[in-house]
Amino acid sequence: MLSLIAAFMLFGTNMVMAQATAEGGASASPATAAAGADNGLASAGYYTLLFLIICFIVGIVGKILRVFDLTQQIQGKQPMNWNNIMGIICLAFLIVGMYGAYWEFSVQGKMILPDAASIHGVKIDQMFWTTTVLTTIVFVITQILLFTFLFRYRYSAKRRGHFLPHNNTIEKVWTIAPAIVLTILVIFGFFTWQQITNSVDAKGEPASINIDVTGHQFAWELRYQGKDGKLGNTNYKLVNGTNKLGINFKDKYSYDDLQADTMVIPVRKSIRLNIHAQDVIHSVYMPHFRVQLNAVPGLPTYFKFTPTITTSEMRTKLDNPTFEYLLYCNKICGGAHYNMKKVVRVVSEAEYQAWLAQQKPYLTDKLKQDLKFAEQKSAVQQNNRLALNN
Ligand SMILES: [Cu+2]
Repeated sequence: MLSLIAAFMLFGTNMVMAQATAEGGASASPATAAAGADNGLASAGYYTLLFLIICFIVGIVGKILRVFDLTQQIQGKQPMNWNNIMGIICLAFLIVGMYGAYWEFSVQGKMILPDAASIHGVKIDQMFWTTTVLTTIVFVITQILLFTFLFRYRYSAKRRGHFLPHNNTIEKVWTIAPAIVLTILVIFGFFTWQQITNSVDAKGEPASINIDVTGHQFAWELRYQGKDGKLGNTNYKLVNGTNKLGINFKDKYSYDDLQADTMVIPVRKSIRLNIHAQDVIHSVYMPHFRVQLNAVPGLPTYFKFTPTITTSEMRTKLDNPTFEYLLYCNKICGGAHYNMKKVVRVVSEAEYQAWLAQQKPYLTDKLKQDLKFAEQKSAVQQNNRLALNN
């Protein structure tokens, strides 16, 4: 029964995922998304019903076999050997289950992400594959042992079972061996993560480009540094209709900060994403670069990475002329969470500079008016003069 539930959960998930992918590819309008959700629920109900029907059929077959068995006994013939039947079912389950696992790898394995497009991403992939290979080997060995033992040592009146109440050696082996392997994996992961996140600016490796990524329900806002190469301060208390990021325009570094719709970044330059959230927890997720970090309100975080493959190179590599890198939100942050998607384009340095020159500053005329910017600016200058005098 439990195996059946597992199998149906798997098929159900596949169906829902396939629908979601088709939806995403076809259109991203809210209406189609709602229709997609309905289809998902409908198929869940369908699979539940199918599951119940199969349970019912299995029950009926069991009853028929029982009647057959009793008739055999009444006629004085050999009763059915349920131990043999169960043993054979176990072997069949092993073969079908192993094929199922192979099918998952071969069919859904193709949906895996392409090569990592960032320097640290390669290390993350190495870790992923090490863990996958190790666990697959252990999985295959343990499943074969489990089901062949069930078959090989099924009950037989001709055989005496060997009773093994306790064996310290076996206990030690199956406790220490996995503990060593897991410790190695965890330590390996710990040092890799430390390497990725320790590339801090304070250690003399400042990022070439600073980008503020701010999540709110339901979009990402991007802020690029202007000519001064620095991003101005922000303060959530300054957020309003015109100043949606709460940029502190008293900070002179903020005057030339730029806003952008697409995240365009130059290849082989280190990028520092300063991650903010304005309402709930969001998550900056750029799967092709193996970048993911939560965006937490009130707790700015950052992630540094270096893209290594341009969008056009990736298009050639994947033989997909419409391929785009994407920035997603990876927290189910509300009703229109699926809308939090931005195109990320990795280009050459020259293309990047050309694109940057066309981006508009955050400090629009409207904002200058709203903030009575001229007065503030002169106030700042006056303060500077005072400071100088002092
Ligand atoms: Cu979100």
